[in-house]
Amino acid sequence: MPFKKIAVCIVFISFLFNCQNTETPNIKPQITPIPSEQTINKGHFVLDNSTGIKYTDDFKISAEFLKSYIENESPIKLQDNNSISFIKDESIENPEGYLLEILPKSIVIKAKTDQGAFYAVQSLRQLLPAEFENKTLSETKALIPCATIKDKPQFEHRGMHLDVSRHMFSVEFIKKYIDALAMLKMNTFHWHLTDDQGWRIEIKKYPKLQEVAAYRNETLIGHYSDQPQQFDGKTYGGFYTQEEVKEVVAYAKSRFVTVIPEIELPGHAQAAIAAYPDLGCTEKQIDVATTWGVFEDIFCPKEETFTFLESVLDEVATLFPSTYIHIGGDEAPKTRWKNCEYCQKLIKNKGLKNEHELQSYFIARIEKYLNSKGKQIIGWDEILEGGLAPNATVMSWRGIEGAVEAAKQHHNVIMTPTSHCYFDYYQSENDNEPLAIGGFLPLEKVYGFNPIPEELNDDEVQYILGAQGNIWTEYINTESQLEYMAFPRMLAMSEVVWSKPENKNYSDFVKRVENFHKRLDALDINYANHLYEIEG
Ligand code: TNX
Repeated sequence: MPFKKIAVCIVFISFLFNCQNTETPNIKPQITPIPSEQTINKGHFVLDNSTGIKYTDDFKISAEFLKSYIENESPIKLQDNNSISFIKDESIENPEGYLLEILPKSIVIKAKTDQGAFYAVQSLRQLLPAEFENKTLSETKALIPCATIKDKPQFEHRGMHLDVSRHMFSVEFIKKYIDALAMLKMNTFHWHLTDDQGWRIEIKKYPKLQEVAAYRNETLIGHYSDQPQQFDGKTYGGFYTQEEVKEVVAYAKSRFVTVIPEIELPGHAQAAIAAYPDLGCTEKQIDVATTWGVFEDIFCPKEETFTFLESVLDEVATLFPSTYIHIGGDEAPKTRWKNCEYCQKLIKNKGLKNEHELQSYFIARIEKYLNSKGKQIIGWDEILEGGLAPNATVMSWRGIEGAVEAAKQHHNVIMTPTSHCYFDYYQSENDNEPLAIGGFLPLEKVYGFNPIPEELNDDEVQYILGAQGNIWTEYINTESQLEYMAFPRMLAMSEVVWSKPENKNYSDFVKRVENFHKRLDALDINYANHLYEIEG
């Protein structure tokens, strides 16, 4: 071939190569929760063996997360250069906000904090092929579409709750759950550690909590407290040791997730009373509950009970760096207090009107104790009933009335109404849904939740800290069933708490959920993959 022709060919081939290099790859941005602003530009960044990550100590957690995500989960080996850089930008107001710029030759992550950068990394992660989640990428190369993403959360409390009393889940599984929260830019894990059917946290001062309160005679799924059952000879239970608790807290911290422990009082305390009968008003020996429901044996407001609870909370406060400790406060029948001489005297001596005010006295006393240790309390909305403790945050679950009342009283509020946030409810009307506690909460309803009650004025709105999904586990006894109940509803909740309402669109979300299936598959997370379509 003559030289001229060869040269033309080379120019043409290199033109083709360049073209390919500037074309947008066939990857649509699929980030969930949807970012505040995202523009997809022409071209792509090639992540391969020539890529490097540059960062200062300000971004240690987020940058190292990205580094190990790439190096541990794919065959790509990173170099020492700054093609991906982390830059501190004080002008980004929201500490959880970030700017992610993907250019053909570089990726720039700007944030004010490591946490903000961590969320940029989670967005970047979702732009990478799902094969990164389970080490199945065969090439040493991945294309990332060029984009500019400017993002920040709508709410500061973005959470998921998990009940480990009714059924217990392994430490390994709890970490997997926390991983999922972090991937979806959620920042709070509400760990429901105690209830009538089992006390699940080691308290060194009270060994019977481990020996007695942590175990129950086998409960058969589906049995409510008005349906007595026969003990079939087996026991069920367990507890997290303090070492395990520390491990979970540290793991969560490395993903910017705060763990809020819940120690239920004065109700849902039958397991503790079974271990130490003096904590109850009758002082009679009772068993750890073996059916579901609401039980009459609750903590008796005696001095010995306060000594017990304060010692328990001392250990809890040391284990959890979170400012908040959830103290329950829900579903505490007053039958025992009505029939207890000591309680009635206390009501009289303290000038209280009734047992509801006695519960408020109980909670305010616990609050004062925890405040003195630098902690704040959260309680379920029943804590409003006899008057709110002065600094309490209300978790509104029985609808939104509690939220409205608390915000009007200038108390902080976390939204978790059963109508939109209870992932233990059925998610479809299919006959083959696994047995659930009842209720009906399809994906679209979760997605449509607005955490701001209409009844609040501009000033009161600031008390709504955010929202969370709750997973009670009476009817959930395996990890895969728990995941089935959690996904994809957790994706919807992440968008409720993170994304701007004007960016939300259910049919677009459903497409992103369907695209997310392969990531969930790769992460070995079970999910419900049906009936997402919009009705009507
Ligand atoms: C009510 S929500 C409860 C829990 C149950 C749940 C079942 C709340 C504060 N209390 O004890 O597990 O309903 O959905």
